[in-house]
Amino acid sequence: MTTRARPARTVLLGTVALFLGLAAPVIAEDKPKDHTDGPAAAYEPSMTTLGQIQVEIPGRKPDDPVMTQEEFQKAATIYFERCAGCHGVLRKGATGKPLTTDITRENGYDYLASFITYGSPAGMPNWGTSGALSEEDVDLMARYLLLEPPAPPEWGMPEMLASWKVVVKPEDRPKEKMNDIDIDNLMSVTLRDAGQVALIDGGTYEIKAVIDTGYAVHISRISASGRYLFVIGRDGLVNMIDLWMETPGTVASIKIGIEARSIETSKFEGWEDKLAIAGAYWPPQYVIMDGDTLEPKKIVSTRGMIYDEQTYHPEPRVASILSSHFKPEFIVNVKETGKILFVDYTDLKNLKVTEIEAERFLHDGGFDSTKRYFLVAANQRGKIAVVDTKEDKLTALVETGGQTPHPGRGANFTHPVYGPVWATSHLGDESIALIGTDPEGHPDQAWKVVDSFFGLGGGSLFIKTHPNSTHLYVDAPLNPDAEISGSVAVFDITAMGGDPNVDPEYTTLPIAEWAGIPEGQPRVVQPEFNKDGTEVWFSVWNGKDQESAIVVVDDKTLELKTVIKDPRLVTPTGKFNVLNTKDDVY
Ligand code: DHE
Repeated sequence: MTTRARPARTVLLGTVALFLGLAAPVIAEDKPKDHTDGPAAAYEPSMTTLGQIQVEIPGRKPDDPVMTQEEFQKAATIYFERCAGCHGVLRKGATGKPLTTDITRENGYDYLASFITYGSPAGMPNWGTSGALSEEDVDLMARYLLLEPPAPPEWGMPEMLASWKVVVKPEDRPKEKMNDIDIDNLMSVTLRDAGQVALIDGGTYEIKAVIDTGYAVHISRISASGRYLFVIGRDGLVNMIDLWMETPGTVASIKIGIEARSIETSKFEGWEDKLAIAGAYWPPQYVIMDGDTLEPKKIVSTRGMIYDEQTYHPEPRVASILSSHFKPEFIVNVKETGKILFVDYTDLKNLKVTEIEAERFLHDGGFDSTKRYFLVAANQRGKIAVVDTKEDKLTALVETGGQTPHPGRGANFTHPVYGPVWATSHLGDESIALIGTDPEGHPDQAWKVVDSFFGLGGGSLFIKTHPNSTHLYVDAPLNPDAEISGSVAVFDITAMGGDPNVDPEYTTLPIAEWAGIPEGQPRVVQPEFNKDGTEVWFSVWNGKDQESAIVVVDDKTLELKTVIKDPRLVTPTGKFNVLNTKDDVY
């Protein structure tokens, strides 16, 4: 492994590491120096849909602090949107500490109000002094935490069936493609705050359709056939979109939970698209559906024991989900229990699940270049879990050496010295780690960090390359420095592996500047290649009421190719090329 002295850099985003509870706890009385609840705070899960649910004050006790129903509702909304991501929906704790009444009443109102106001170096944002919450809201939240938490509603088969719609029956759908779109080169673009996806032609850059999807829509995945787009909103709404229709549109939809983040279809030979699966944060569950109609078939709760402590967790959220190419199995990552589930979908009535103990706080990840191994970030433990989808076993747990690895699906390439590697960047610092992925040809490097070097800055979310490219692109959208969050670092893979004491050079692309957007502080997020790997698309993500854009760069020359602007492009974030997403090319 190549290691280099870490340059004296303002390790960026101490706030990120802090928000994610990576430092030692300090109690509020010490009132640490002020710190901003930087952009990374926005990156903690926000249960915005739960925040809209009507909740009642649970069984009031005589000495309960007085709070009107309106106050309680307002406090619950603030809690779900700003606090539940870290402290759990039921306040049992997740990446943040538990806030159950045995603890909050012990600490008392003054302690809670102070903690909410000043935050802590352990990652609690300073909601009061940063201005995120008014004094009245801080008072409200301190009183709210002295009451029992409301338990949001469950979402089971009756609710799912009531939400399920087959807009166009399979038998009534086109028997052949009815449009002239080069579907393999179509880009599904998340329009986050609009709750829509834009389908943009990768050849003409023309917006072919803008389709209503779920609230705060999150990601798209593609059927094995390449015909259907599956999109999930944070509100748990799944849209199945037929790309063969004259104008692509929704043919089926279903709400699989109240908060959700992941969606996939079955990809194993003979089972292609027979089933679809979606994972929810609340209720903590995954749902297996008919792949043609989204009819809900099987709901499985992920509530259970944390893998190492063996204590019960009431709301382990379903993070990323992948589809095995080696077995008829979905691979389901459960965040708070740290378990990876290999779900055999061949017999839903007698469901066989292989439960792998991995590491807590599983988040996002992707396959290695052979699509046999799955590498997923246990981001708040600074590790990458590697599982073998052929043997259904944990292959390794790799410490990346950085803070909060956040790979997206990661990036696979052949390193000049170390051979096949998979790369991740980090939210909490500017490091990029390369993990060897070739146990046959490079056994000494397999499942180890073979190199770690520095990019533009921390606050990175996504890293990408393509088999036809010699470049590795790394974003940093959550970096507080506008210049860094508006740029992208590009490494020349062929130049890697030189002097082990010198960091690989990178080129900085001023993407936000190229977009020519004068207002706001647009953040450049998620590189995504076109189908041939000749262009890289970047989202220039601005405020909801400000202009955003998509910037397209020529992968060979690293020059600006075009800027796509359109009033319909509201807060573009994730982009998913149909061919690369279908075939797990990254
Ligand atoms: Fe995501 C993937 C969860 C915030 C853009 N995001 C994922 C996955 C999970 C997840 C579990 C993996 C899905 C899979 O592969 O099946 N994301 C969360 C959160 O909990 C979090 C931190 C806060 C929240 O409340 O949702 C969060 N995500 C964001 C954003 O703020 C981003 C940057 C902008 C947006 O559109 O919301 C964002 N997440 C993405 C993207 C992917 C993603 C683009 C897919 C990456 C890929 O290449 O597959």
